[in-house]
Amino acid sequence: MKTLKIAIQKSGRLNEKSVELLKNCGLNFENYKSSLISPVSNFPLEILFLRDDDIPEYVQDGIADLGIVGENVIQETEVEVSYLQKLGFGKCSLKIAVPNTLPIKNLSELDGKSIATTYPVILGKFLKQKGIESDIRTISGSVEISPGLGLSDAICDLVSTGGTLKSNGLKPFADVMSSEAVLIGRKGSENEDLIKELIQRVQSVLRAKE
Ligand code: PRT
Ligand code: ZN
Repeated sequence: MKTLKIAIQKSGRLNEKSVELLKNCGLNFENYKSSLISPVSNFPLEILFLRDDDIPEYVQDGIADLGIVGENVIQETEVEVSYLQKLGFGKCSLKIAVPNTLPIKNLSELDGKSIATTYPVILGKFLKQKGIESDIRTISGSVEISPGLGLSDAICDLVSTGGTLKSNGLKPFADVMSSEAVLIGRKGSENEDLIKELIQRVQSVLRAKE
């Protein structure tokens, strides 16, 4: 029989909840230690432990049949995958934030300003849709310190509690997108029996939590 593969985050904010969800689905497997692949003993499934950024492409390309990843990562990588189920964890918003001291009120005032982000694709589409021309500065991390260092006027980053913005003297200015962890599959794959079975198990775990 065919063995399915599901890609989940190896370590980070989504790892624990992803593992918990799969265990609650009745799947027996060893959590990630050093092996990137963990076989499930009671279902024809293997768990692949990956960087979250790689998950959408692995699923699009069919290396994994399913994946659990934040919607923000899917949108940023612009892959073609099916959203099979929202999972209710990893909730956050991608926001534009500005220094507390910057006196701007309207979105249009971002015109001509620089915005540092690790999400240039999503931000670029958002600004284009609003007809705003800002200078998007793509950086790979620690976005929040960028205005303080004089590297940008504003930032665009994920926010959950808002604590990081606050401690860096920034305030939320505009919502770009909201995100949560989702179960994704290759386009059309939801019709396969084993995948259907897994989706049903995930849905009944989520229902039991309501
Ligand atoms: O190593 P790998 O590449 O797999 O992980 P990663 O470091 O890229 O991602 P990780 O583990 O930080 O986040 C994984 C996913 O969790 C993200 O893609 C989001 O979908 C989701 N998520 C939910 C968040 C947050 N909440 C979040 N708060 N991801 C990041 N943050 C960061 C944010 O970037 C900022 O630095 O937390 C800080 C803000 O948090 P607050 O609570 O101070 O507002
Ligand atoms: Zn990542």
